[in-house]
Amino acid sequence: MNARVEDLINKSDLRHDWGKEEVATLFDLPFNDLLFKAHSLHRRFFEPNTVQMSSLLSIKTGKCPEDCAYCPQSVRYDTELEVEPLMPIGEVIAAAKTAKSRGATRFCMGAAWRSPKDRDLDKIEEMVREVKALGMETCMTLGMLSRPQTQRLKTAGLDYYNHNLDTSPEFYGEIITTRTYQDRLDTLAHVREAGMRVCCGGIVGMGEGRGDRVGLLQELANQPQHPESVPINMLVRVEGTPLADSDDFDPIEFVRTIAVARILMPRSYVRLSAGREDMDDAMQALCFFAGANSVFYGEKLLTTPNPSADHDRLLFKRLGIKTLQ
Ligand code: SAM
Ligand code: DTB
Ligand code: SF4
Repeated sequence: MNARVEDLINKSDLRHDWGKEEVATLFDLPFNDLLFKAHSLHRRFFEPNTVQMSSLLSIKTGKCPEDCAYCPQSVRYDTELEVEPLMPIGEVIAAAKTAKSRGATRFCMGAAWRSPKDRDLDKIEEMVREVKALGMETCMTLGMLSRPQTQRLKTAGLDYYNHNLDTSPEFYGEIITTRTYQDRLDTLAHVREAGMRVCCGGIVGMGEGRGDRVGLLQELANQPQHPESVPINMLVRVEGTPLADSDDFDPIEFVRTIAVARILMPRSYVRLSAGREDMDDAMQALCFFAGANSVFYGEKLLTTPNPSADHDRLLFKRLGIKTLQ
């Protein structure tokens, strides 16, 4: 590996000024060099055989006014989804208890909203308080938030807010037209100002180019603070959405994306997120070597299937991976 690349990686801790070419240089490395560097850095900041597990629950499903081309929950696409209004609190708590008993440490609740109404937030605050009382970390993803809304969630005790950039600023307009990249950055800034931790990542496999994956990771790493949690999703192709017929995504390129995320954001949890149903165990093992150290755990993501808890437990056993308690 040449001296310049060595230098890039050695100085990568908590940089926020990554240039496109620097990130592209990392992506271009021979695969073994990239994985070796990402893994070495991973060991510097994390216990290398430990994975954090979050469980997801869709607390309000479908009929979303936004037009995100990947999403089965948009009202604009005919996806045969079962639409559900905001879930009663008792059902949310029951699901959180099950997730906890199976070993998840964080409970992530998602709502198909453009942004929450203030009256919805009364119920959301109660969910946060009650899930926290179970001894779990809490995460919500509810769409765009105003400053006062983030304050309310922080006061209720919310630990993480998930809001993804999804892709590069350049490719973004091909995927979503109903809100801007800047809208997303504004919500992220409000979440930070309120003092919550940020979960922010993106999706690959939507027909974007390498340059867009470079652009996404560059944007994430150049935020004023790195997101504490970085979900890297591989598109789940859902019948009826505009992206349903997207090509298979190259597994090697996916592992490269994880490795570059690890190098750019060395202290963040990088989550191997949606798309694991389309990955074999060997590909997932490579992702863990490349620096992924978090997964969504349990049979369902928000609306689509995820590997079974039994399958994951067996995979972790085969890999000698412990789960974060
Ligand atoms: N409505 C809120 C929003 O978009 O901010 C919260 C829920 S939304 C479903 C959360 C994230 O899930 C999206 O930003 C996107 O990154 C991811 N997602 C949705 N559909 C997906 C799919 N088919 N494949 C991969 N990731 C997906
Ligand atoms: C994230 O980055 N991925 C999760 C979570 N944050 C909310 C959602 C994945 C959704 C996959 C499609 C579905 O199940 O509806
Ligand atoms: Fe709505 Fe979120 Fe789906 Fe976009 S990703 S359509 S905002 S639920």
